[in-house]
Formats: sequence, C-alpha cells, structure tokens
Amino acid sequence: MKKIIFLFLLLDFLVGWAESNSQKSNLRFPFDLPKGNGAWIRRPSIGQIWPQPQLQQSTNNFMVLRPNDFKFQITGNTCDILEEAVHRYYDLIFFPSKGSGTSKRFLKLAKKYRSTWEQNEHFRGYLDTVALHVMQPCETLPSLDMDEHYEIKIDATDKPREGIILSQSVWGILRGLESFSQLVYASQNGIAFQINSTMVMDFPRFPHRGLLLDSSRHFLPLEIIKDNLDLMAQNKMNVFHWHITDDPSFPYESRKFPSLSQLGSFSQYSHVYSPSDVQNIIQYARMRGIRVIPEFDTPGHTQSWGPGFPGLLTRCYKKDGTEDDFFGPINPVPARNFKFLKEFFAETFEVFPDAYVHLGGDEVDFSCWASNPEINSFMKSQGWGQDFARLEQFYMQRLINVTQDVTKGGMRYLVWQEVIDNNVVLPTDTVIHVWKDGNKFHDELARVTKFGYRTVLSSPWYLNYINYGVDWDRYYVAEPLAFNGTESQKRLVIGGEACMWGEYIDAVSVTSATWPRASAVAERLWSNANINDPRLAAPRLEEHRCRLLRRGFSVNPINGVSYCDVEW
Ligand code: CP6
Repeated sequence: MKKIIFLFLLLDFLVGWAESNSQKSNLRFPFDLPKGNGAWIRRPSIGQIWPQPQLQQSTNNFMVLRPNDFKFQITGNTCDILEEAVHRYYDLIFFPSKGSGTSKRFLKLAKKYRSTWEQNEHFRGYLDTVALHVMQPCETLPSLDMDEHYEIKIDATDKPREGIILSQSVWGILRGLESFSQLVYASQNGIAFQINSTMVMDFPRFPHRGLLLDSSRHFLPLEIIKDNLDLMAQNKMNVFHWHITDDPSFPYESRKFPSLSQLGSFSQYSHVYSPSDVQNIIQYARMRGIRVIPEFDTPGHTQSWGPGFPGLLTRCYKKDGTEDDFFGPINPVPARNFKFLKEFFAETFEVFPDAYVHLGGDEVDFSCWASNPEINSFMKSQGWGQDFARLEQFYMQRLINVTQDVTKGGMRYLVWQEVIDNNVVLPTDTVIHVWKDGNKFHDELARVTKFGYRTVLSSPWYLNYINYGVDWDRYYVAEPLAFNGTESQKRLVIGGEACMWGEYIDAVSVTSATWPRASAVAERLWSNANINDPRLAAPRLEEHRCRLLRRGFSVNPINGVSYCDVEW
C-alpha cells in the first residue's frame, strides 16, 4: 500500500511537473530576474542549493511566503525529530538569528508593498503550506544505512498552492527541509520572502560525510560543538567524528573511571564533558540526522590517559637502562591493561548509540616501546625481534577481541590506515580511515579496497592547514574514486571526512576556520561526481557563505574580495 501511494505521488509529481513546464519560460540558471522597481534584479546564485542536488529544475515564476500564514503540514508519519525540525526550519527561514530582519519588515510593510510583487509578471501567488510526507515509520537513530533520498515540488501552477517534501524516511525530510530553506530568498529590497517554482530529486553520492573535531588539543565548549552540528546539517553532512581524547587532555568523563578526566583534563571543573553533556551532543546531532562517532585513539596519542590509570602507559628508559621521566604508548603486555580497556570500551558502547567507534591506531611511536625491558623480553618470548609493528598488531588485535567479547560482537570499528598498513587482521566490516599522503591517496584506497575493507577518505581534506589565499578549490576537486580499481572496489569507498585538528584553533576560531571550507568537502561527498568545476561552484559557495552568515554563524570569506547582503 505504501509503495502504491509512493508511486502515485511520484507519477503525479512528474506529470504535474511536465505539464506546468509547458506553460513556462525556459528552465535555466541563473535566474534572470526582471529589473524595474529594484526588487528583482539579477542575483546569480539565488534559489540554488548547497550541496548541489542530483536534479533541480526551477523557473522564473515565484510565490511569496508570508510568515504569519506559512505552515509546514505533516501529512505522513511523524516523530520528535520531524516535529522539532518543523519549528527549527520555520525559524531558520523567517527569523534567522542575525541578518536583514526581513520577517519584521515583511510583517510591517506587507500591505504597503504588496503591489511591488503582485504586479510582477512572474508572481504566481502565495505559498502558505508545504506538506512534509514521511512514507515509512521514523527511525530513531541515524546510521550508515539511513535513507536520505527526498523530493521537493514547489509548483506555482498548483491550486491550492501547496509545496511538498517527500521521502521514505525522516532523514530524507531533514535534508529536504534544508534544501527548501535554501530555496527561499529575500527580495532585493528586503521585504518579501520569495520562492521560485522548483522541483528537486536528491540523494547523496556517499553515505558517510563527516567532520572531525578535536576536543583534546583545545577544549571545545558545547555551544561551539552545537554550532558546528548546525553547520554540518546545513551542508548535509551526517557524521560528527569526535576526536575526544588525545595526548594533551582527556576531557571525556567516564562513569567507571572518573579519574581519567579528573587527572587528565585541562581542568576538571570547566574542561570536561559530563555524561549529560555527551548525551546532550548526541541528542542534538540525532535531531539533525547526524551520527556521533567518538574516537578514543590508542595505543598512541594517549599521554593524557596516564595519570588517571597508572600502569597503562609504557615507561620509557634512557640509553643507560635507567627509567626516564616520560611515558610512551599504552603498554600491551600487562593483562590488567586489557581488562581496563574492556571495561572502558564497554562503557563507551553504552554511552554512544552509534554502532561504530573509532579506535584510532595512528602514529604509534615505537622508540619508547623499544627502550622498555619488560616489552623487550615480551618481544623476545614471542620471537618478534625488533618488529614493533607486530606488537602494535598484537595490541589492536587484542583490543578488538576484548571489545567484541564485551559487546557480544555488536561493536563495529573505524581505524586509521596504519592499522591495516601494519597488517592487523580486522573484522571484515571495519572501516579504514585513509589520512596520509595528501593528494596521493589513490594507491592506499586501491590497496585497502583490494583487501575488501570499506574505507573513508580524509587525506585531501585537512582543514587544519590554514593558508593565505583560496584553498577550498583544492578540497573541492579531490575525487575519491579516481583510483585504479574495479567497480566493486569503488563501492567500498563509503565517503570521507573533513578534519579540523585542534592544535592551532580553539573555541574562538574553530567555526570560522572550518566553514565554509568544509562545505567544499560536503558538496564533493553529496553531489554528483561531475559537479566538480570550482568556477561554477564559486558563486554558489559565496552565496552559501552569506546564507550561513545571515543565519548567525561567524564563517570566513573564502574567495578573496566579496560582499554579502548582511556582513555580520
Ligand atoms: N592527531 C592525531 C593529529 C594528527 C593525527 N592523529 C595529524 C597528523 C598530521 C596532520 C594533522 C593531524 N594531530 N591523533 C593523524 C591522523 Cl597534518
């Protein structure tokens, strides 16, 4: 029955669209709005969506939205995610937190200025209702398998004038609402909300479209993380990779091991994510169709774990065989350490609802392991000589075994590429995170997928490199599938992540340094592969940046000289 309704709606949609087109001007971009009273001059990127949809057709005919009369109407399945999204997008469209104040002006001036749009040759009436139709019952948690397809039809010839956003899933409706909100624009004189006749059919190219933020090098307050989750949703990104711990600090408060953050955070009073903070972030992300994948990077990058669990880290030794003052990676020899890791990860598996956890495994420094007599005698007993990659292999293997054991096989993993480079055998559904070699990542993708692993790419998307000049175009043109491999190998590339490592940014700058540069990655991962010309993207990205600014986010200019309708 649901299928039949869907087919009917789809058919209706296409037929209606074809009919209405026949009476209209050519479909083309940019909209060439008629000059005259100053209200409708040419604005090249109006009515375009970032990231670019798989299919969008728009005409010059427009309708006007009136804040007091406009409503979203839920016509299919519903749930908390949808109901909250309705309010969020109503506010985003009519009352963005900064900006032109168009809503207030509209309400005040609507009567007086109505003639300016009602007499326009392309005016087709008022759009008062947009139906939101979720065809399947809502899922409660976003996942790698979520369905993000959606369709939008805004047709000025429909009577009564109603728009529809249609999807099988609530996730698709979230993406559709974002696109719809980007279709609405203010007239040049700033008194009318307009939308052109438009149809969109859209779906992502890759299912994993992430952003890595690092809360260990600098603590990121909840508000900052939430701003970035908003911005991710506004760029249709769906994975928040939370690099939550690292050498400098351990801000994650564990219930079972509170001493880790008590002794390992910058400040246990103001630089810690409490269990309720963590749930707060997960919930905020869930409402926006964003998965939260935490990374507890081991065995390297773990200096901050040391004080809270003595004996965990490897003691380093001096050349003369005496103890040094510092520690290296986690010591893989004592069974007690794996008992700790088992309990620790059992807790994280309960705290974070996503099926995936990132286990890190990058940049393990072997020199401290090599200096330690306990480790050396263990290496000898195993017959591994000086091959410390074998020890790393042993560590990762054992970590996976204990976590599989405690989660009854339910936990799935991402790991950095070194883990596979060092020949660890992983569960077949493990995702390998490729991060090395800048723009020469293709060989690694070919290698990893040849083993049959799925993979996520970050090598070309290190946003933490901050440059003078334009750099988003480099992120934009990086093509994940441009490697020598079979079709089935390419299907194993499930997406990518932009990385904003935290050494040189903090709460003050992380948002403006990340956006809209990460938007370039968002479009690469969402849109069709042939949407890859930075010259065509530039004006759209610029309009998108202005839109994010209007919505109240401090995001950087990225094209050299430019201006927005509202600058701050
Ligand atoms: N921290 C951790 C980092 C980096 C990695 N892991 C990193 C390495 C090189 C650059 C940027 C970041 N800061 N834990 C590597 C994945 Cl250029």
